Amino acid sequence: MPLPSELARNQAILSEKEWRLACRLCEIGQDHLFRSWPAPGESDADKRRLLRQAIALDEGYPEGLAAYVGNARRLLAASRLGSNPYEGFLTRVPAGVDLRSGGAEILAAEELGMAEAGRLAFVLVAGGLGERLGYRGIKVALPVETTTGKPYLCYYIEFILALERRARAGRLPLAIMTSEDTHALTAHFLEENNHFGMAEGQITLLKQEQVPSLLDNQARFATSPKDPFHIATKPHGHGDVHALLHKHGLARRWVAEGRRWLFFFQDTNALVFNALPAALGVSAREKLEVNSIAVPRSPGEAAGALVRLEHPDGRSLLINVEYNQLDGLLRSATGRGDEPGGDGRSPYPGNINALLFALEPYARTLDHSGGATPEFVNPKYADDRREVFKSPARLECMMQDYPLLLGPEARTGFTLFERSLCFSAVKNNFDEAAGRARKGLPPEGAASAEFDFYAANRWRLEQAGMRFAPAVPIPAAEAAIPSGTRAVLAPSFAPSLGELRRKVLGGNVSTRSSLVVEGEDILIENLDLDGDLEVRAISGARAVLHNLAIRNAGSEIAPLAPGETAATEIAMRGFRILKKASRRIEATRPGLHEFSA
Ligand code: UGB
Repeated sequence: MPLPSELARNQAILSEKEWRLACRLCEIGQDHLFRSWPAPGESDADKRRLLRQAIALDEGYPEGLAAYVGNARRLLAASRLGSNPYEGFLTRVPAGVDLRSGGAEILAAEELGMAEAGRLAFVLVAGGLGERLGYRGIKVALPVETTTGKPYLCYYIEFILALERRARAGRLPLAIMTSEDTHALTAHFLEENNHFGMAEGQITLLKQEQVPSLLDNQARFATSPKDPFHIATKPHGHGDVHALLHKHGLARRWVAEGRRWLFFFQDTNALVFNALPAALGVSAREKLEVNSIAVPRSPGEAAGALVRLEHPDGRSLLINVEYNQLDGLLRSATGRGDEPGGDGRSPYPGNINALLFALEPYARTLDHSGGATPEFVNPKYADDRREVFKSPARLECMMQDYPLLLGPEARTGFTLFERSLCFSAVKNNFDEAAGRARKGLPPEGAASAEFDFYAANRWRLEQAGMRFAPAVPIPAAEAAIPSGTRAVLAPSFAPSLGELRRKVLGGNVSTRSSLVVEGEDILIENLDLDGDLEVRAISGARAVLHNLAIRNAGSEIAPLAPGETAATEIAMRGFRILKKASRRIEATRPGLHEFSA
């Protein structure tokens, strides 16, 4: 195809590399990018800026932009025809390990898991911007709860460090996938907080690249509405994490260091670490290559479902089916869509993208596949012929599609936990979360995540015999979320349920109370609490609390008045905590500190 004259006449202002890429872009149907270029001498810097961006995009996508356009055309053609990627497969409710009964079974699995904890490596995917949340900062900087205000990233790192101290097997590494949107902010946040206690080099940031937005079924690139010299781009999805771990040699390095397990988790789900030790025990016991931490799922909720797909030719696959595809797939395979089973829940477990992989087979899979999980495209069509898009589309990939890279011999499975123990993420703004709560769906807002965090800690403390007065609804927070004692257990105190049961013995706590415990060597016996209490012990100090009865004015949860201004972190919750009085018990010097009635 001849080059557009508008490009040809500008050859002299371009470097050799820019010119070559411009010609290649024309060969792959992107000549429209140059059609409005003015004569040389006008906007020359902008023309070169566009080509420099295109070079970066070309280098950022495996096998370059020509491959991206080829993949996009193929996937767009299939999407236009409404093809089902799992045509011919039958769907089955998958079998996995069910730890919902709680206590004893979790404890047994945890014991195995804690023995393996020293061989873990961690990967946090944090490239998403939280558009549905309407938050402009990075989500990992949001507070998990507003009693202490500790940010998600701090909580995650403290948990890893707590496991590290129990395992005594050296540093446990953490990789964080960032994106153009989150990279600089994440790096800065870590630096200004001294990496929350992690050592130099213990954290690796892996930045994912964006991909061009697509205007139509020919996969023509969109430009930014305000800047014709800038190709509009969008994130390529969390699936990039596997290719990045391969490209940076991390998976191989961790195998060489003798590590055995790799845990992937998301940006705003602090509860997931409650399930990790037991899930790790299940992985070890069942020799699972892939173990998804799963929860019961409500029909229609925006969470993928784990489905076993079976083909008459013998192929069988345990895979996540994303929420926007599930209803159609089930309907064509079974005649029934994403509907409730006998107990009102979806019969298919919900995926929470907390994935535990055996590291050695993972590294081998990356060696032969490069780690590229299959892409998909999800255009919103504006016409019946499926030719016009409402807004530009792009190719995406998902990290939970990793099992598609495995052979039939791979052992894949899942461990099912009560949702209240291990999953409550922050995805929606206040109004959206309230609307979801009214429909009986998990709100997934900042307030629900905060109250769910307290509730999960209460459940854990109950396993140690502590009793809590019942939770009461708070009217303003996302449609009457029940609030009980605000229990905040720092990871340093007890990263496993088994350890918690050795450190807490009985006790009685009122609904309006808050209990914050931070530090490794603390024993709390028969606490009687009505008010706020903070217990802290530095490393090397042992704090023992016997039969303490504590009464104080505590705090009040104050709903925001309509129109009241508040910091974004508070506004997205719809309430603030007004602290009136609190008792602090602190062991700040090494040695034994006893506190009794
Ligand atoms: N993320 C990235 O790091 N890069 C990206 O390009 C995109 C995201 P969302 P999503 O938890 O209930 C997932 O947007 O994709 C990170 C599962 O696919 O919060 O809608 C991002 O920072 C779905 O099956 O979630 O849905 C965040 O940490 C279901 O389980 C993470 O990826 C759902 O999560 C997830 O991104 C869920």
